[in-house]
Amino acid sequence: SPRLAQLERELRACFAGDNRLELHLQPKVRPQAGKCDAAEGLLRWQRLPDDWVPAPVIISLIDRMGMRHLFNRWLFQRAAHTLHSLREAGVVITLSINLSASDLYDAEVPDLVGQALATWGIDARQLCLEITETGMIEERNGEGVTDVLHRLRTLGISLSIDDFGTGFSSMSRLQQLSVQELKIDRSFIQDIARSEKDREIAASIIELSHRLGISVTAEGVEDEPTAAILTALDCDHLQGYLFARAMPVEAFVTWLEQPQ
Ligand code: G
Ligand code: G
Ligand code: NA
Ligand code: MN
Repeated sequence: SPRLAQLERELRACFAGDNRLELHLQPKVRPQAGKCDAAEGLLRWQRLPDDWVPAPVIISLIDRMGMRHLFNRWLFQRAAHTLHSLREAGVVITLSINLSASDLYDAEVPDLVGQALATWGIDARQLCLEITETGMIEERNGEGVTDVLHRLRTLGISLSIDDFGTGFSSMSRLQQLSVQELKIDRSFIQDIARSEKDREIAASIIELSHRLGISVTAEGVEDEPTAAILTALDCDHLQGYLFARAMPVEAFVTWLEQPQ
């Protein structure tokens, strides 16, 4: 259709350097230290002054148009460039970006990531890849997944399981895949101040993860009581609207300078 063809032209222009496609940053705060030392990069496309295209729509367009490779090249370059810009501003953090499940079957992904890090002189330990729990475990019996993950791990990149608790992964499988982080799904966090059951779930995930040397982030933290409970449970990172929404890199640097 003409509309799709137009969107495809626009996305191609974005991958070629049109700066309307951006990676915004949402802070991840370490409650014990009371500081932010990490962020998640989230895709934002302002097509027109009042037309922001939601990330899932962008991703499905990219897949319909067969542009995944172009997109991934853009995403990894943009992530590494962001870390470079932050370093220039005196900020060194860990940046997480989201991968789609099928990227775990793409043998070129580790090369693209390695190239992006080399281009901008970024230490691989500063980059973390988030993969949804269902994506990691489900598709094609996980065949081929371990090879790509192994090559990413060899580069020194860390791996995180997004939306943890919504799938059926075993802890032993996660350890086998040498995952460094779990992100407890928002649905278990949102009612934690009211639901004893949700508190028990979060407490168990955190305790077991720590025994296995896995770090834990709670996503969707929206109020102080929730943050206080998760801090008492020794959750490593908190992320959510209580702290900030995803914002452009310059705004993130300014946000960091404010007392937290
Ligand atoms: O912040 P937001 O409402 O836009 O995120 C919506 C969804 O889009 C989330 O599930 C998020 O993980 C996903 N998302 C955001 N950025 C990216 C990206 O760069 N790649 C992929 N695969 N998903 C993304
Ligand atoms: O699937 P993933 O976990 O990557 O999705 C991140 C999504 O969650 C993004 O859409 C992001 O904007 C959104 N998000 C981040 N913090 C909060 C929060 O505190 N509450 C809610 N409802 N959504 C959040
Ligand atoms: Na995510
Ligand atoms: Mn998530």
